[in-house]
Amino acid sequence: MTNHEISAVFEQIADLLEFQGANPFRVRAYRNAARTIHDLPESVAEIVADPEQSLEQYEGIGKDLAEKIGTLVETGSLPFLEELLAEAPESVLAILRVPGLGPKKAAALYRELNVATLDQLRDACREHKVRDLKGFGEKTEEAILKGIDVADEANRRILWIEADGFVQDILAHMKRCPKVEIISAAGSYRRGKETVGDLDFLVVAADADAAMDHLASHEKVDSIIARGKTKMSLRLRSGLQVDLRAVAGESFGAAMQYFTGSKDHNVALRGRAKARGLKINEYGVFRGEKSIAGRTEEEVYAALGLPCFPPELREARREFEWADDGRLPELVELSDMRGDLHMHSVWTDGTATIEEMAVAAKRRGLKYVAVTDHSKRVSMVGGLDAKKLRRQWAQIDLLNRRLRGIIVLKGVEVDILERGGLDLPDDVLAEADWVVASVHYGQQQPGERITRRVIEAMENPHVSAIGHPTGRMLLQRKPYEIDLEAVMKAARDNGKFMELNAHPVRLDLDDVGCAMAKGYGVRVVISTDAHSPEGLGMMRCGVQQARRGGLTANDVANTRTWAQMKRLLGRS
Ligand code: DGT
Ligand code: CA
Ligand code: CA
Ligand code: ZN
Repeated sequence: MTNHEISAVFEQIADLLEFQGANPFRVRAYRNAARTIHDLPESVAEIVADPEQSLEQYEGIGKDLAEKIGTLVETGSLPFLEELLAEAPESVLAILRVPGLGPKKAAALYRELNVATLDQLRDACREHKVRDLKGFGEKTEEAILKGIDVADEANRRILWIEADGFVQDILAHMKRCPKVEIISAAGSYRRGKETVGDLDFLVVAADADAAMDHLASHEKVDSIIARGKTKMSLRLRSGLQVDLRAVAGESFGAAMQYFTGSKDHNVALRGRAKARGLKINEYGVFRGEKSIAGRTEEEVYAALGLPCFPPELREARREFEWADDGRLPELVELSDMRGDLHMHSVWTDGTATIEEMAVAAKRRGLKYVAVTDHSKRVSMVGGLDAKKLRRQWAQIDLLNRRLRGIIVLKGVEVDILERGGLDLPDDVLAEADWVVASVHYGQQQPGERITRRVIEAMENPHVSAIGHPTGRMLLQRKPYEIDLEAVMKAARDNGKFMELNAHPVRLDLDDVGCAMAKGYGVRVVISTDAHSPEGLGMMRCGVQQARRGGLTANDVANTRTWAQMKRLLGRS
């Protein structure tokens, strides 16, 4: 069990207790524990397993909580949570996930209006019953209505990175079955889509039944939804659905092609086959009754005169047009990345020192990193003022004299203020190597205003890039109402970079935004926004999103050396 999973359990307990109207101190104790665990660099599971160590050494974790964590880690479940869940109406959990609602308000809705499902909540908002409740009002009602869409999706889909955890786990499990010859993940997961609805696996096995039995025996399985001779669907305890199909080796490529999708890509492909007098399905490509391809994806596509599209491009956008013109882009790869230009350290809300971050980045093969701690407006995390920032930069100068094989750049993530303008004066920004300007406050402003703020930031000569340009948080928060085209034009005209924030919750720019940037000739930087050394590992999520946007290594700025980057910045 990962720290993240354990932390989520304690958050859920806190939510449920709060929903029940429990003692606020008790609620806070669980929330604090959740946060402590979430931010812990060491693995809680390992601490539990180690008789020499105790969880009670950590802030906010007493005897009772330490015991609960132990139970959770050792058995994979927690009776206390099960009890709470049994007491709460199941659909209320969905309501708890509506952004801007929270357990207290959810409890009031349940008590006063008998609202226990998302549909009932939507109706109550539309009938304007919610605004009259004490502590709600018209604005809240509108916000809830918007939040329901987000929650709806959050109940149906999970983040790609979370899916990746399950996929790796299931692949490893299936490889332990001696009857399994090939096991592979397909579907939206393989296409690298930012959120995933369910998991699709294909298996080639000497004995399909044995393979299905083996999957059913996985410890995370809750129940079998359906099972036939060659296919099975089951539900994991997390609620995630898993589809497994057994196919013959000679059809494996055709099945991979078919079940990787997307549906629209497949529809287009069928059209192509027809035009050539061929038929394509999950078993192969056929001329009349005769199969002419099927064992590998390459030969399936080749039989239709097409290149084997990288899965990330299979969305029926422009991939067929590119293939026809012979200009299918050679997509950027993780190994192309040379630098990371957005990260935080202990100077603000990061968990590691600058040196630790730099050393970890070097280990990942990077040549340069920019430390971009928050500016003072982000007071919650102790954002830096001019004085502290200059002190940090002086330390970076010293550090660079000692470090070998990696350059640490003096950066900052400067806030774009609510009223417009930047959170630090120009003379300070002028001393930085790299300046990311981001919106964190005033996200609810009308589109015109936010767009103006961002464009003005790009007109500042010291700003290098715009951080997480749309502010969306997957399954949590919609983007600000920003006019991205206007922003792209300004980026082009002012020679600024646009960030693709690689954090798996953000992935902002998204794939379409990346393609838009490329269309405008705007360079994209893929940055992790890491708050810990592990966070640097999210670069792969950013690269995957860039690939979905059709970007090549050349389209991504930080595939270059820092010397080349400086020239792009007009600073050499
Ligand atoms: P998801 O699960 O919502 O994130 O998205 P997918 O793309 O994984 O969709 P899923 O799991 O329903 O189906 C997996 C793939 O199987 C899909 O990408 C394409 C293929 N497929 C499924 N149903 C159909 C269909 O009715 N027609 C075609 N052409 N392909 C289909
Ligand atoms: Ca799927
Ligand atoms: Ca599926
Ligand atoms: Zn930020």
